[in-house]
Amino acid sequence: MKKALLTVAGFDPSSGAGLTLDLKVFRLLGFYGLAIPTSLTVQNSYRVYRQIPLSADLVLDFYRKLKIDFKIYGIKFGMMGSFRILPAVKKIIDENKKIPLVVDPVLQSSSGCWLFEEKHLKKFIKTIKGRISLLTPNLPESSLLTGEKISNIEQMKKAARKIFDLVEAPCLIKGGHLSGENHTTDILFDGQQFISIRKKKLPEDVHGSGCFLSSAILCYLVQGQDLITACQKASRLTGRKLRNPVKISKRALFQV
Ligand code: PXL
Repeated sequence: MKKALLTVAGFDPSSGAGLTLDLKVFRLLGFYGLAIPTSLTVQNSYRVYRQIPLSADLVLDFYRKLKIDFKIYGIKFGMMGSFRILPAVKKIIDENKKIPLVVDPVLQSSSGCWLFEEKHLKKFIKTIKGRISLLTPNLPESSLLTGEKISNIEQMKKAARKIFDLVEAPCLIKGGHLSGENHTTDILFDGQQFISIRKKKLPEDVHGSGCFLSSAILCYLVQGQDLITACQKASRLTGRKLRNPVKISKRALFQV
């Protein structure tokens, strides 16, 4: 029997990122996908023009109506849009402490549009603190979370530890923005050890790789893999899919 997973994330009409991409990843890995939008973005494959966050009330109503009908086995949280939906996120997290919860802290689009208010980061951290399975920031997000510049592996490790302490949860820092190497390294800190996950650097910049990775990690966790294996497998799958993108728009998109 198929298990249902839920994504609570932004809507991207290009389906290159956000909840419609998450749904495709869930299906690819054998799950039935449920999706609650937090915000509607106006964007194409290469630029976010604006975003309209939805209300906490609406997000919670979406959740309650799904919850009376479906058993949910894991939840991925992506773009929140605004601190205003955090009370709804907190309630959803509190009611689902026993299942895998993966949070991708989407703060800014690569084209520079803010997808969450930087000044409310502390509220975001407080909402998820000690309650989630994994946080998956990229380098700019890790810098915003720690207040420190990160330009090498040692600094990534230091940041991963700092984020672990802040959020009281394992942290996977995605190193894709570290340039000048032919490999990229992601660093996972689970509270005890650092695990380096290396992959060959890809020539193409594909929209939505953070969404793809965090959704895939959630799927592997719900399949029963441990955190390290889930991150390694998801990273491998993301790399494989990045190598074979769809090219029907200005920016390459995932083929799923
Ligand atoms: O890739 C981060 C991201 C996630 N979710 C939505 C987005 C973006 C980036 O633009 O629009 C909805």
